[in-house]
Amino acid sequence: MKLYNGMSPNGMRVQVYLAEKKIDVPVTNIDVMAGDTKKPEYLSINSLGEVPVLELDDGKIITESLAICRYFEILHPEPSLMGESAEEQAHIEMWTRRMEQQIFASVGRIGLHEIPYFAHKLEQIPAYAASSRREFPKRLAWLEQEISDGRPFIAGDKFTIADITGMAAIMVCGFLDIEIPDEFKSVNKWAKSMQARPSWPSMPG
Ligand SMILES: N[C@@H](CCC(=O)N[C@@H](CS)C(=O)NCC(=O)O)C(=O)O
Repeated sequence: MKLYNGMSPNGMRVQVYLAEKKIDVPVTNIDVMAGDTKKPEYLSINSLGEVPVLELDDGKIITESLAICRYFEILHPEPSLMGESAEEQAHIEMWTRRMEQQIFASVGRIGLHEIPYFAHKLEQIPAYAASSRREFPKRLAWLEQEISDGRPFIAGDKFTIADITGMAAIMVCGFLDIEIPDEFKSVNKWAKSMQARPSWPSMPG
């Protein structure tokens, strides 16, 4: 088994997940910004030219960060990061999707339209990046009113994959110099507690 991974928000999701579960997987480092994902040998593994990718011992390929986490969750159910009962699994999935669509994708849009590297991926529209920057605090305001009930984690009392998706969003905020305004006290408290976890990756300086 081999994980193709590199410093990136979705790569981080799998990296943090494996660290939290204490699962050791050999990693082949991929330098996304240097264009490693666009090399023919990499495209033959993932036609989308993205990390992360898990290659199983029989050569089968699994792409998509959450699919890779799901694979390991079934093989290593403890500690559960995706829930146990039907209700708990659905609740965590709900929050993972909410974090992905409302927070991670919102900040990701800014990166996609601002970072020169992504020009190959889409038509970059600076005005859209600017309006997405203005819009982002509204998404944070939504999260603030949701988690201001004092719960320590996004989906409740336990750290889950929904927090990991949020961690990827915090990483992008750091990369793009986007600060979480002080007024969002619960979001700031949660974000700081995520950055303090041993699984939070050290970033290249
Ligand atoms: N939905 C995929 C998204 C993967 C993805 O967007 N990977 C980015 C890094 S966060 C990438 O490798 N981008 C390289 C490129 O687009 O050139 C997942 O969850 O794994």
